Amino acid sequence: MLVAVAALTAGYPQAAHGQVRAKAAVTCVSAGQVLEYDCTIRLANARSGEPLSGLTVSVGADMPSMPGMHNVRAVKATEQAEKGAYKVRLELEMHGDWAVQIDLRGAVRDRVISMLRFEEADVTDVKPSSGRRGH
Ligand SMILES: [Cu+2]
Repeated sequence: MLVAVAALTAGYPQAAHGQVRAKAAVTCVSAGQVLEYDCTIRLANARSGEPLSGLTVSVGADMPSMPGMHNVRAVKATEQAEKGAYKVRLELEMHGDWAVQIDLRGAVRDRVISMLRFEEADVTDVKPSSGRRGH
């Protein structure tokens, strides 16, 4: 997972020296409606592991296998009582592999992308070696 995140964020401008980079652990469950998922995002300082709280977090999603075909609007995540945890409901347009884009603003500015496979019953991490069978 860490390898995938590093590869996917490589295209973004490098942070200035000393700037905090974020890492995200994303877990999603079906929200009970087809293609709706409740996701919890745990944000931490990539170096120290310290939870990142007090940030403005917005979450969007796109399908790397279908460039330009989807337009899931970014939604603001709600900070939870647990430090560094944010919750968001995603409404997707189809099942398959999505790149979940997490934008952080505030004391830390960063973008973290998490590759997840959304299926009807569950959501799993997309391993770099598993290929693209989202469609
Ligand atoms: Cu698609």
